Amino acid sequence: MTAPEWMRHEGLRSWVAEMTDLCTPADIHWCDGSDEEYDRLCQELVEAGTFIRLNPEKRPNSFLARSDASDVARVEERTFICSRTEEDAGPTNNWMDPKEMHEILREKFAGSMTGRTMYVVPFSMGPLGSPIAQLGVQITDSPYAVVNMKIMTRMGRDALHELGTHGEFVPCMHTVGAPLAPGEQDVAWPCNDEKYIVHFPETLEIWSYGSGYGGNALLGKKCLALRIASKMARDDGWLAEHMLILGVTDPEGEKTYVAAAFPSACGKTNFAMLVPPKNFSDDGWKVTTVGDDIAWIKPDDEGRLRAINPEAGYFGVAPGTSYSTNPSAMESVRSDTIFTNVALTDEGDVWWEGMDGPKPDHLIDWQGNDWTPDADRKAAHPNSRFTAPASLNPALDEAWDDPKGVPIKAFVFGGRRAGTIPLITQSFNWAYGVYMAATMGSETTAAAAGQQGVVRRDPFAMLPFAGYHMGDYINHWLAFGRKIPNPPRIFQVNWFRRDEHGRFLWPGFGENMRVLQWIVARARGRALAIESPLGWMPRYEDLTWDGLDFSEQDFFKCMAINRRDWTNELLDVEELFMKLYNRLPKEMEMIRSLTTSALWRSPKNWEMNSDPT
Ligand code: SAT
Ligand code: MN
Repeated sequence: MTAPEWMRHEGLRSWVAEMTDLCTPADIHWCDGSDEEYDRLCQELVEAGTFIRLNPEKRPNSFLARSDASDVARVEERTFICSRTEEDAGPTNNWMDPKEMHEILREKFAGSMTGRTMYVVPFSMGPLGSPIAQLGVQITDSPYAVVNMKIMTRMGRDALHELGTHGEFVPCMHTVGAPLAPGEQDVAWPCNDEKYIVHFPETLEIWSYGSGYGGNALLGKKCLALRIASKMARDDGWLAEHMLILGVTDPEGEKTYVAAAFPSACGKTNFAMLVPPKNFSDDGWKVTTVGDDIAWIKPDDEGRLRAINPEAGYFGVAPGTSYSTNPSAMESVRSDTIFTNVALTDEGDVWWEGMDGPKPDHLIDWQGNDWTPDADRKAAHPNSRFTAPASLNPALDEAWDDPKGVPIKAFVFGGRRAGTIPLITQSFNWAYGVYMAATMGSETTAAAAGQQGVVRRDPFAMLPFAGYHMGDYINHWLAFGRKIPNPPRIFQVNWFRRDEHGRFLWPGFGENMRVLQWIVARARGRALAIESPLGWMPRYEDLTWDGLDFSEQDFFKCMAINRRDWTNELLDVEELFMKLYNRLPKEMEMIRSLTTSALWRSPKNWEMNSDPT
C-alpha cells in the first residue's frame, strides 16, 4: 500500500493516508496512466460485469457500460457550493454551511470504500506545463471513473511529475458509496440512492458521494474545470467557461478561433466538429476542433485572450450522432471508446437513436432488455454517452495541445429555444454581450435529472456550473472585458427555432457554417449588418446561400423579433435580475431598459423581420 517511488509529494502522501483511514479501502492503487494499466482495468471491469467488450472487428478496444437506472445524469438538486456564507454561493446554487457539510461527508465517507480498491488518480486539466493548466488528484473507488479519467484528462505519472514535491493540486474525493461486506457479491454498477456533489470554493476541494455517472464522478470535468475553476478564475483574473473552442480556416488560410457556450446536450460537440457544406469546403473553408465542452481563457502579455481546452477527450451525447450530423464524432468513436447506456446490437456493436441506417430488428437496450423497433421506448438512454480520445478526431486542430492556448476572436452564446430568439445577433459592445449571455434561456435536456423541455434562464450556460454568486460572475465578465484592449466580439445564436408545426426552421449542423462565416467576418470587421433592437443582424444578402435552398422568407422566420414574445422574455429576465439583484451590475438593468424601449419605440428598425402587430 505504500506510494510508488515516483511519488515525491509529501502533502499528497499524507492526504492519501488520511483518506485511507477515513474510507478504509481493501487496497490502494496509484494510477500511472499507462496503456497497460488501462487495459488491465478494462479487463477487470469486463470480469466484474460493468463492461461488455464490444466486437473487436466492429469496434476495436471499446466497451459498453450500463449504469444503474437511477444514476444516468448530473444531479443538480444534490450539487452544493459550500462557501463560507450562503450569500457567496448565491441564489442559483444549493448551499450548506461548510462545517456542517464536512461533518455529513466525514460520516458518509467513513468506511465507504470497505471491500473495494481505492485508486489515486493524478491528472492535469490542460496541456502538461501550460501556464493555464491546473493539477488535480482524484481519489475514487470506481475503476469506471479511472478509465474514463484516462481518456478525458492527462492522467498518471506525468501529471504527478508535474506536481513535483510541493505543487498545488485540487483534492477530489469520490466514492460510489457502496461498501462491500466480507463475501458480499458486487453489482455491475454500484452507487447509492443518496448523492452529494459538493464543492468548497474557499479551500478548493471537491467531495462527490453516491454516483458513478459522468460529471458526478469524473471530477476533473464539471466539478474542477468549471465550478472550482470559475472561482479560481474570478480571483486570478481569467475565465473558466462551459464553451467549445473551434478554429475556422478561410480560403486565404487565415485562422480565426471562436469559443461558444451552449448548455449541456445543445450541440456543442456537433458545432466543435462542424463539417462545412461542400461548396464551402471546395472553396477552402475548414473547421477544426480545439475542445467541445470547456474553455479556460487567460489574457497573454499583449492582452490577447488565449484559450486552452482543459480536457483530452469527449464525453459526448450519443443519440443524434451520425455520419450525417457529425462525421468527425463518428470517426472519433470508431475504436478505443467507452460507451455508457447506449444499446447493444446482435453483432456486438453499439446503436442509438439517430444513428445512420435503418433501425436494427433486434437490440439489447440500455437497461439490458430485449428491444425491437415496435417497442415504445428508446433503446439508448437520451443522456447516453461516448467517452472518446480527442486524438481520434479527424478534425482536431493542430494547436489543440499547445500549452500557450489559441487566440480567441469571438464568443458565441446559444440556447435551445423553440421561439423568440433569432438565428443570429451580434451584440453592440462588450457590456451588451455580457447582458446577452447573462439573460440567455434554454430548454432543459436529459443531461440533468429533472423535468425536460422547460425554458429556464441559464446565464452563460453556466447555471449548474458557477462556483459562486451568479451576480458576481456577471460582474467578473463585465470587469474582465474592460481590461482587454480589443476584446472578442460577442454573438448570440439559436439553431433550434421552430415553426407553428413544431418543425425546425433552420437546418443546423454543417449549415451552421453560413452563420459562422458571418461571425468570423464580423469579428474581423469585414461584413455588413443592420441595427436591430437586440443588436447587429445580417441581412439575407449578407450570408452565403450557395448549396442550400433557403428563401428570404425562410430567413425572416428564423430572424423574426416578435414583440409579444419579447414582452414575456423581458419579464422572465426581470425575474432573474430580481433574484440576483444585490450583486447584479447596474449595467444589466440599464441594458434591459434600453432593449425594452428599443423594442417598443423603434419599429422601423426591425419590422422587416417581424410580424406586423
Ligand atoms: O456533466 S456531464 O459531464 O455529465 C455532461 C454535461 O452535463 O455536460
Ligand atoms: Mn457540458
